[in-house]
Amino acid sequence: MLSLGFVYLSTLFQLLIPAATAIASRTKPCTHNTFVSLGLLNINVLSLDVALGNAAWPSPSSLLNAYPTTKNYTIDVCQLTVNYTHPGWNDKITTWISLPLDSWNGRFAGMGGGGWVTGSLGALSQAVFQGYAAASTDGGHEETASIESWVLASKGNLNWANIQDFSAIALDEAASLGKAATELFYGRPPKYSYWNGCSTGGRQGHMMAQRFPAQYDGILAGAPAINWDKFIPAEYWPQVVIKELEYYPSPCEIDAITKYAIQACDQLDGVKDGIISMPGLCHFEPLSVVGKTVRCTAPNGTIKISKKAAKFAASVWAGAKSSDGSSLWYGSLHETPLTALGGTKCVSLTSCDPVPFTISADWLRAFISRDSSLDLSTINHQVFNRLFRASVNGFSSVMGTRDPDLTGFKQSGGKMITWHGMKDELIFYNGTEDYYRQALEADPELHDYYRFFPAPGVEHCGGGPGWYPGDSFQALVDWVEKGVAPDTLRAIATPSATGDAHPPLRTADLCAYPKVLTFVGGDPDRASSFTCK
Ligand SMILES: *[C@@H]1O[C@H](CO)[C@@H](O)[C@H](O)[C@H]1NC(C)=O
Ligand SMILES: *[C@@H]1O[C@H](CO)[C@@H](O)[C@H](O)[C@H]1NC(C)=O
Ligand SMILES: *[C@@H]1O[C@H](CO)[C@@H](O)[C@H](O)[C@H]1NC(C)=O
Ligand SMILES: *[C@@H]1O[C@H](CO)[C@@H](O)[C@H](O)[C@H]1NC(C)=O
Ligand SMILES: [Ca+2]
Repeated sequence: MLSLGFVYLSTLFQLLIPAATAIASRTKPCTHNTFVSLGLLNINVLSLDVALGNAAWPSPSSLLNAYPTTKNYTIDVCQLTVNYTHPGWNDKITTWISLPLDSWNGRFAGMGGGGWVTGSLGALSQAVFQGYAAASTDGGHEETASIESWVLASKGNLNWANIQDFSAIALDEAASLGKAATELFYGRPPKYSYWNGCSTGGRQGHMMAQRFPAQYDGILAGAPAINWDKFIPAEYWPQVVIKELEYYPSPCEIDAITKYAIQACDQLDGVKDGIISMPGLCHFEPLSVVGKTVRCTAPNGTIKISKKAAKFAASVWAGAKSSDGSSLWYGSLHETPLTALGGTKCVSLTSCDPVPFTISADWLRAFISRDSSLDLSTINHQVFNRLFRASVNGFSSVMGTRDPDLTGFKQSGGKMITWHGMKDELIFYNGTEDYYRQALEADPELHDYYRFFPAPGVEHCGGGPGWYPGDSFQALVDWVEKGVAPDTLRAIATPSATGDAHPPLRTADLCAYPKVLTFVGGDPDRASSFTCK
């Protein structure tokens, strides 16, 4: 199953950077007694577990298994598990706090989640390995909980407490509890606090900047799931298109169209590398490849690209439309794989069934229709139009996370970095650009404390042939602590079309929006061959 992001990958390369100098600190004992005063005015602590533990890296649950390390590490921590409720809300939140025993770097980190996962204990490992005291919260529902078990209070009724906990409330409290526990253990508060997340974690970072602006000095918010009330229903748009066309194209047929689009537009940025770095120049017409023969595997066979498949691609690139044809949300850029949202499962190349993306299906069923057994096959264009409006009307203030007014964050001296892959197959890249432009309109000085870095060729939170900005967390720390504002973000990519098992990596310095990464000549694998224009 595709999940909306994974926080681990976003800071993989942090591990290559030496941890900040450990601060000698005499800690209090790792016992319940040390933390007995831990709490907040609006919560009831149900249980407080304090135990010596060790964090493991790589975390067994982490997707970093795709990046084998030569060594497994563990580090001793004081591990807190706080279970609490908001009196009268009948909710139950679990928040984890990990405090490194001997190498605290004087800082605190809040760690984000992905998809429906608010956060996890496993997410703390990478932070404590850097010497951070760290916290993450389950936001009132367990990682494995079924969607209806936490979203619906009873048949047809939303559980607003759980929804608000997930959206915002528990994130603020995790920061407060985490920082308070840090102070109780080390005898002084953290000198700096940071947020780190991608996807849902990126939305959470923006929620902190918008609504709880004093909690974090620095926020790294990758591929943010902001505009949630709009882009999540828009993720269902490709399924509406295939229903209306009454044609369920195989993944092979769809991918072939994407391949032709990349072929047509790749060179427009000056480098033939399988990446469309300047998507604004790409005006590929999918009808031009109708009739081309495509060889497929799983299921095996050959097909010709159909007119309906071409129309499908055109509609998905154009983005969700209302019944009267006006635009509801952005579409995917041409280099983006369309099968993540326009998925089908085929027994033969001409016999496929729709496979909607689970998170948007969950959203339309549980949140919007308040009926987790809703038959999605009833969603035609007209129904979609209604569900989209209901999503915006009912949830923009709860989950939208697109308040462009960052005055509070600016005044408290915060710094924020967002990057977003232009090949992102789950969260439409243009939604983030749209938010940044609005924030820029609200404050022409935005650049002084919030910078946005488009990442050509990068998929959702990582992957793809493009340049991945693995040093962005360190860039944030340098901005906050040394005042070094990042004009560019160093990023690396795998060279395409090489037979070498360990090829030298490509490097590029991603540009701060609105500047665009521009090839100026020379070796396209070297950062010095590009400039920001
Ligand atoms: C690290 O731990 C994982 C999970 O326990 C294990 O699968 C892997 O083989 C270990 N790697 C090394 C190099 O010890
Ligand atoms: C805290 O909540 C978690 C998650 O529901 C549960 O597994 C754990 O047993 C609880 N801890 C205590 C001490 O009640
Ligand atoms: C999406 O972003 C790209 C890159 O900046 C831009 O060229 C394109 O015009 C945007 N699309 C829309 C519909 O705004
Ligand atoms: C598909 O074709 C390939 C190559 O001809 C063959 O190796 C494979 O077994 C076939 N798979 C199926 C499911 O027929
Ligand atoms: Ca290119």
